[in-house]
Amino acid sequence: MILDDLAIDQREAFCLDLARSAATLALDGFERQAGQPVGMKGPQDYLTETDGAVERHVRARIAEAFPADGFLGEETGGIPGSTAWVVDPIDGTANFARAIPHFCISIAFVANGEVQLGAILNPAMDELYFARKGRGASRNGKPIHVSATTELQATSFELGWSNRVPLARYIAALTALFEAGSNVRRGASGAMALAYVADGRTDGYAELHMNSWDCLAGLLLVREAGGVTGPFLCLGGLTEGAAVLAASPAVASALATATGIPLLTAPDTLPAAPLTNLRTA
Ligand code: LIP
Repeated sequence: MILDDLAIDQREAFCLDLARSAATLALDGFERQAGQPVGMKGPQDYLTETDGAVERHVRARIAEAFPADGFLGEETGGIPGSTAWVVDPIDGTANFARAIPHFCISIAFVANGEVQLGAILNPAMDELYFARKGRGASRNGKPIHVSATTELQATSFELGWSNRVPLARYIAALTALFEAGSNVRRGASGAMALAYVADGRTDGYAELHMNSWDCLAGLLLVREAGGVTGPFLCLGGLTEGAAVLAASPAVASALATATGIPLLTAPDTLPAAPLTNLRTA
């Protein structure tokens, strides 16, 4: 089903309101949960009650407003189909669980084969990043742009980590970046990291495997802010995840070389085959 501009306009207005209502829940949970026990989904994979509460809120509001749209969330999974909302209710859960105010809600809307809308909101900082395909990116309504850094000795990259990829590959990429003269950080929220690339706060972000709910909003933000990304949707990333790269143009190839993640050379679109099976978190 192809959506026209009016249909995407309706979802844009809804998405911005949805991000803010979810952020209110998340901030309340953040302030209440300090010192509360935190569950574990697996090694270094935290689950807080707020993750579930925020995702249930988001999913219910989408089902009421756009019942025909698909949904894919980190905590409850879903069958996205070709028109879908892709949501991480709390990205940066490891930070959230330790009362570190570096976490966000990430909401992406996929339609017409591409990411059309992306919203990333850090409630603790009250910073709402938003992008619409072809219409730019903003923070709290003000236009943003990737950095103008050209010299590797002046770069600050972020390299995400997860235990879904052999540690040796992460260490090799980290070593290559430091040896190239870059500074390398890890903030444990991939969505926030991508938003910071779009905002020029970081020169690039890479992670050797990310799930779609962590990165789709941020990848759109970076492209709409003048940045370069790697392929994701076209590799089947919506349901299987894939490696992620996003950077300001002058340093993108250096990040690609250090990490082995290729740069996108065409629009990042969903594969033609229908999406049926789905791996949940
Ligand atoms: C996080 C991702 C990040 C990854 C972390 C973690 P979560 O997601 O955003 O890219 O490096 O290990 O998976 O679990 O906080 O929603």
